[in-house]
Amino acid sequence: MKSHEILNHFGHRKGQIAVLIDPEKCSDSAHLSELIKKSEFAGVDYFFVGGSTVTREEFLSTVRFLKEHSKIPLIIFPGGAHQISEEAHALLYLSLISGRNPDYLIGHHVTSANEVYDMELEVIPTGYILVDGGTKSSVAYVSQTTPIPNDKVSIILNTAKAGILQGKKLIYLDAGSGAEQHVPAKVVNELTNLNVPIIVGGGIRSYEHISDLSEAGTNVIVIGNKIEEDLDFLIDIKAFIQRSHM
Ligand code: 1GP
Repeated sequence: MKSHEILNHFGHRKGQIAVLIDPEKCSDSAHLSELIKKSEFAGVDYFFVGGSTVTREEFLSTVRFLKEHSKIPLIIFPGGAHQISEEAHALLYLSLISGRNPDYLIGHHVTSANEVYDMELEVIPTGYILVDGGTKSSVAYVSQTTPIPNDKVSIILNTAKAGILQGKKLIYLDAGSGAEQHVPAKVVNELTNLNVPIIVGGGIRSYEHISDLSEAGTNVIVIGNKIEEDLDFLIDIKAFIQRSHM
């Protein structure tokens, strides 16, 4: 749990890219190998791994495969207490602060605390905020919580502030996997002076989406579905990364 290396890295620059791998959907090793190759070629900053309905076996075998075959830092984005592994570089220690379900505020944490506490793994206290993306997301369904409407900027801002006051080091805004609408850039913009890194995910499907969110001040942009559907989207990502490093 020890260093703050990944947290510092999240904060050091805007417009970093994370590819989200849901082990339930990505169990085929040929596909994973191709994904790794193209992600490395594109210059992707992180792999996030996790999912709302993943089993422990699926999770562990995907983590192991990624660790063995790639140098890209591996961050756990857990859907539940069973999705933990010391083989990853960091764990987003999520509290679903947009919701009022105690299981996702403290319950899963207590279940896994004994194991996580002694792990040689960077644990990053994360305020996880679901923002309405126009579709009922798996995470909203599984957590039985209601996302915050995306035009209620002051509620989102106050939720983030409350999280930071409680000690969260990172804010993750998620419109949910497969969202019709990603988190609006103006919402991100309102949160940038809170001085913690901001991660945004859900429904990000184009170069323009990435570029808008980056300009608004997002530190890490998470892309799942679009890459699952079309690995060649990593070519657009490479173009974005090259431009943003100029
Ligand atoms: C990660 O839920 C997102 O925060 C992933 O969303 O699958 O729509 O990219 P997509």
